[in-house]
Amino acid sequence: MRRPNILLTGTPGVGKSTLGKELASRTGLTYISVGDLAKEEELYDGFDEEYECPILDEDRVIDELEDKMSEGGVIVDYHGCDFFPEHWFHIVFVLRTDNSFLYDRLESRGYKGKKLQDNIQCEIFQTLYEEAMLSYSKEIVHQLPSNTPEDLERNVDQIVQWIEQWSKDNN
Ligand code: DAT
Repeated sequence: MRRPNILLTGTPGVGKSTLGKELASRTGLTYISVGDLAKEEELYDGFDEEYECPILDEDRVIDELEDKMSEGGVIVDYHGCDFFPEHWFHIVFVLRTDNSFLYDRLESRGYKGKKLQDNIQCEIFQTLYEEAMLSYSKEIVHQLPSNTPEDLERNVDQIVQWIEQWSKDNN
């Protein structure tokens, strides 16, 4: 049976992993956090002194995921989207969170100073939405509000329905 690949992207803290894990448990699709994968497999290429974080080795991430992606049925979560092969994804969701909610979420994650401000700006400037619109066919890119538990529930329900319809249409 063919199953779709889904990309969940957006600024850190918008709720990608929460949504991705819930979708995986509802549908049986495989959830992959690129950040966690990189940590486990040490897929890094240097260290960014300004942001005090390791630099992702994008080529190795792609090599690592290629086989799974070609099988289908994968939900990928990452706060970047311009380096994945475009053909991997059947649909792209950009989660969006209002600043006041995002600020609290990032602060309680321990972000402060420049890192906190930069991430808030990233959301204000809709950086990930623009990156997604430039990297994928516009028709497959959708924004999803991700402020409240009700938003989460609605997003899960809508995506589960979309997966069911896609599976009917493609099998
Ligand atoms: P991300 O994976 O995008 O970094 P996350 O899934 O870890 O984000 O979520 C960050 C925090 O926000 C976490 O404490 C769960 C909470 N959260 C996620 N989605 C939410 C929603 N729709 N409403 C309220 N809180 C949410």
